[in-house]
Amino acid sequence: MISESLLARVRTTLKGNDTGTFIKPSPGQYPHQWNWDSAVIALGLSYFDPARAWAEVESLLASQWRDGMVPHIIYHHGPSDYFPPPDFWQTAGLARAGDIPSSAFTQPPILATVVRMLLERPSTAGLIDDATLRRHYDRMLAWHRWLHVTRCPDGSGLPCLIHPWESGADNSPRWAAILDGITPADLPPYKRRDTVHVKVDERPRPEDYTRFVHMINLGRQLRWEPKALLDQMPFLVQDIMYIAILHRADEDLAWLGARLGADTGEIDAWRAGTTAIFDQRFWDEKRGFYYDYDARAGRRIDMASYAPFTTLFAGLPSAAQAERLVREHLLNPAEFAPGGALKVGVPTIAANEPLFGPRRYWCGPVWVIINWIIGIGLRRYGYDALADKLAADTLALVDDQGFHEYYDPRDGSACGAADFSWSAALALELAA
Ligand code: 2M8
Repeated sequence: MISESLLARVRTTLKGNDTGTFIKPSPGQYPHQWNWDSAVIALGLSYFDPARAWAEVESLLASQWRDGMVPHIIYHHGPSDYFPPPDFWQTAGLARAGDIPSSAFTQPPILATVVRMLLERPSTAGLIDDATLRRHYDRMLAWHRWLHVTRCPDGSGLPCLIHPWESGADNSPRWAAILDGITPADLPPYKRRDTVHVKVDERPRPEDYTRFVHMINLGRQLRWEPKALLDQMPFLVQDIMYIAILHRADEDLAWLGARLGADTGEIDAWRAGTTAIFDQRFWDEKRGFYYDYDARAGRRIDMASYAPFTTLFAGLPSAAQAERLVREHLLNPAEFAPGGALKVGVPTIAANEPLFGPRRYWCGPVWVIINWIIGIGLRRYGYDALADKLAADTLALVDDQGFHEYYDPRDGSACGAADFSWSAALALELAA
């Protein structure tokens, strides 16, 4: 149940981050619109400003590129003190780019799932007409097609990410082995800004940040041409969480298509394709766990992370696989469960991984968005008591520490940026 006091605190945080056009992720650190942040922020808005929830969807989709991609950062109001600024991407004059300055790659496509959720709740359902919905549907369909086709080098329908920022989990140790093999060269001049607002040891290491910039520079040199990126970027990854979110979003997009009377055969084929290949590509029967895939090297990435639990959100594992994910890993105090070194879950990297970094960004901390996604997945498989416990523990964290970007799983202390929009918005989802 949502208390008046929680609602008031969320409203204050989101209003404080409201730019008028969109809600930014946090006051200082992230002054622009981010793709998957914006989508889940719309869910929070539905509790006190439902029209604004749809406006958030509209402003995100307005950034769509002509080739279908929906970019990861959108600079509606021009540059700020955030690095990289809009010009750094060098997208001006690109025929395939959109009308609003943006980054040149994308992020987890959770938007169609959010749109379905908005349509299924009374506060927001009646506030959108079919013509607008059809426009949103066509845009999301084009985005998903871009992912399944343009971003897929092997015909499997599984998209590849070409930069760690696309995963949303920028410096995850899942990418460490690949990043370690990249030697930055000929870097353009730049000044890192993220460590102005957040402690250095809670942000990506300097050597990784340099590689992020190096890969943006490579993309610029390739004029962001999709085939050239697939052929030449040193980072080419099939990310389990990304694909799980897309698979679930395909399901929700097909639901929307059916409601609008559209032919959803293309989406159904993507879903069938992903289901057919998912285990073969990512499942390790011996360890009862999924592993991401380095498509450039042609091998799995040996790193135990939160990502396998997000497959539950998409309904990808069988009941037996789900049981192994939960029993052998999620509830294992040596890895992901409170009890041993951990006080709160779910850490973004298993506690017994050598690269576990409990305060460093995506190297171990607990994230509200991840717990929310895992909780929905647990319910999908009937683990309601576990989902309830995860929601209650996550709410206790935000109650105690405030709406932070992430939390140290050893003691629940706050890390990263404060007054963080999606932690606030999703606290309402967890409470509801
Ligand atoms: C983080 O990513 C940006 C780059 O996109 C950054 O570190 O500057 C990630 O946590 C990402 O998942 C998130 O969408 C973004 C804004 O909250 O911040």
